[in-house]
Amino acid sequence: MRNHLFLFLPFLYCLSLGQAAVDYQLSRVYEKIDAPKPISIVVMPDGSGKELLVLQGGKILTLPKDRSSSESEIFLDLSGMNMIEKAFEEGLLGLVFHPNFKKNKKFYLYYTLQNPKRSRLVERRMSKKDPTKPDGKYERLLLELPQPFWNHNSGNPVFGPDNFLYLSTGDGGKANDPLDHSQNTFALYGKILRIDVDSRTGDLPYGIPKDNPFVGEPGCRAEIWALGLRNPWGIHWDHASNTLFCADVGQNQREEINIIQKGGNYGWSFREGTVKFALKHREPPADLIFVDPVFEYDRTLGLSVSGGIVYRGKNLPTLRDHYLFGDWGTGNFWALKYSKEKVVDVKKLNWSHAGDPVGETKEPGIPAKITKGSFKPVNFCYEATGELLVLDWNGAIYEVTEKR
Ligand SMILES: [Ca+2]
Ligand SMILES: [Ca+2]
Repeated sequence: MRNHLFLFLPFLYCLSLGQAAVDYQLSRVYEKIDAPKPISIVVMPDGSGKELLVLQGGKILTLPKDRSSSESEIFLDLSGMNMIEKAFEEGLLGLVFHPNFKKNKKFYLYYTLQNPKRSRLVERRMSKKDPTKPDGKYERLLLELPQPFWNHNSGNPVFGPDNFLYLSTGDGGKANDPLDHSQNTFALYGKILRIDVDSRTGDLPYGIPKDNPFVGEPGCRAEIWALGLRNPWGIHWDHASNTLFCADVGQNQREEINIIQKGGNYGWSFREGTVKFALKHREPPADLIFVDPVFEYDRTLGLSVSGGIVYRGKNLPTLRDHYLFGDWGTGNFWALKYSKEKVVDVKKLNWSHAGDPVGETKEPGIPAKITKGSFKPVNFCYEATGELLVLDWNGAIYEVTEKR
């Protein structure tokens, strides 16, 4: 596996110093919609332009066309399903529509359940009687992972240009990867999995694509596409550039942006980013090759990376074709342009809201305190027109304008 050019240069931001400073202003939208712990906004791929707001508590709302309205319809309410013991990382974690949704009316959810703790990838579908509404009863279980600990459940399923479903799983939780899951090729934890929801292999409720890297390898689960991840809850398939982005949350040293390659080993828990993870007191086998992140940052800039999307809209020309991501802990934001297998631009962005800067780290070396009202960027999403919406875990949705 070829290593990526290592690009951890905090001052790589100077790449953009030649340009005039741009201020990205956040403005609240859907202010009258109650949106506790938003996870994502997903546009229904049926031509309706409907935008669904996924809430970690288990509800999915249809956002109103009028952004000043207080009326939101409930698309699906799973909040009675006993998903959550600790609200921080449990709950409804992902929604994705089948690439052929217009015809087959299927969509997929990933969520946690309690007693015992487990996470599930399920198939759902729209009602046969009223195809504008989900069938409240139908649910086909694709994958269930027992969860040894409450955290690191990872998250959003996505479809690749190959029409296979990719799911990121965390290492199971706690700290230090205590069960050594991420490097274990017989465990589905700490991985990117790739499955075919439209076929079946043996007794499995899904198919294993024949070109998955570990098919036929003894001691390996054939679902695995990539390994060595810790808590990669933000993944994004950019179909236009055929690139799978993965933000992996670090433990106490580095936050990572990775480009996922077939069979790639991303290092955890031998390493965090490009540095050794010393708490395990062990060395990796000499023949193990790790894929470096294409970008990483340390604790002076943040403590938990939130992966986003590649922006392809019109309103923010300076961010076009850039992958946008932020830090949940400090509110810092970045835009990274990845082209022809390398990072060609990285910029740390100046965001402001109501005239105040967002994501300012006060003291070098110490992450900004998470204070009441501070931003917790949890996702970057497309609205129906392809423009950008930023979700704040505090329960707010923002649109963005740029000012030069
Ligand atoms: Ca867990
Ligand atoms: Ca890594």
